Amino acid sequence: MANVHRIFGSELSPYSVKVRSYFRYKKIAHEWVLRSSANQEEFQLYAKLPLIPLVVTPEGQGLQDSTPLIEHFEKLHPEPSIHPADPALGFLSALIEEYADEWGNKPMFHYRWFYEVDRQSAAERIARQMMPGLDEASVAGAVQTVSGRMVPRLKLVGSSAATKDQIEASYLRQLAILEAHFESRKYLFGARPVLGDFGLYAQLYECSTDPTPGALLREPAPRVLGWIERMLDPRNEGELESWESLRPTVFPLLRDEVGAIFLPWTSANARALGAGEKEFSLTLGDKPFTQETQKYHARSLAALRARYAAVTDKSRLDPILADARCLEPLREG
Ligand SMILES: N[C@@H](CCC(=O)N[C@@H](CS)C(=O)NCC(=O)O)C(=O)O
Repeated sequence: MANVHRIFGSELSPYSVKVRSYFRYKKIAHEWVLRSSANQEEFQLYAKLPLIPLVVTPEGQGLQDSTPLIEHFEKLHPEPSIHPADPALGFLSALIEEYADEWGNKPMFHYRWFYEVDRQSAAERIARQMMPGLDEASVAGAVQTVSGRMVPRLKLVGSSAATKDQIEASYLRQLAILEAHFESRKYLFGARPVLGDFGLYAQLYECSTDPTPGALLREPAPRVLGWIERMLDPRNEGELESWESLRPTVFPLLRDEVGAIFLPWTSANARALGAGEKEFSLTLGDKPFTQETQKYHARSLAALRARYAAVTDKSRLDPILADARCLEPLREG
């Protein structure tokens, strides 16, 4: 199996299916290895952090963290590029990816672990994957173990009875915007996927496999479901569109989700972290949203701001960002 990359991942891990779709799109030879107790030693040999996905290259290098990982392979396999040639669209694609990875993960994680029916469904799938050959008598105990590990993490993503309405409203708004968007196109920016597609589809794919968010998606958002299915094995089906043609349905996503929710939230996290605070709070919609500060979000926000700063021609980008109230948070820091 010379030249074959190994992706250690899980069907229940959004960042894993995101990277797998990228490898499929680029036709990079790879083997999908379900992370389980059976490959614990091998995983530990290459992983710096106990996180999936982990890509092991044919040379034996271990790579983690989906965004830098995809950028690494994009340099080695530049065609077809996942970065639009138009610098404004190039940045907007990266902004949507960051929104999906850091905020879009909240609805996904919230629905999966907040409601009993979803907990049971996900915990059972995880238990069966992590412990291959588990006998039926042991399934219930394993489900309890997985739930016992995951449910307390709701607090880390800020999901609680007090914030559930804000998180669920964000999910439904996102679906409504995307359903209109996919009326006339195959991928986010046209006839082939961009970086933003990989991040955004991955969180929504996970939602589609869970009982509660899956039901909320299937009925009212069949076109979103069609895009999710396409993104499992994406193809280059033609050209990207211009901002003018994308604007009617991409701008609402930028304004109502990225500018109104995601950037205020991630900026507040970064500020609180800088001030050494353990928790932060901001008003989202008409209610407070409180959560523990997280280092990872602040690091990826810094990378996004650096990406914004590196855009040499901002003449078309800045007015779009300003209209969507995304500009100030990207210039901060
Ligand atoms: N920023 C990372 C996030 C990776 C991540 O959080 N992976 C989760 C699964 S989706 C994980 O491995 N969690 C460890 C655990 O559940 O024990 C990436 O983009 O790859």
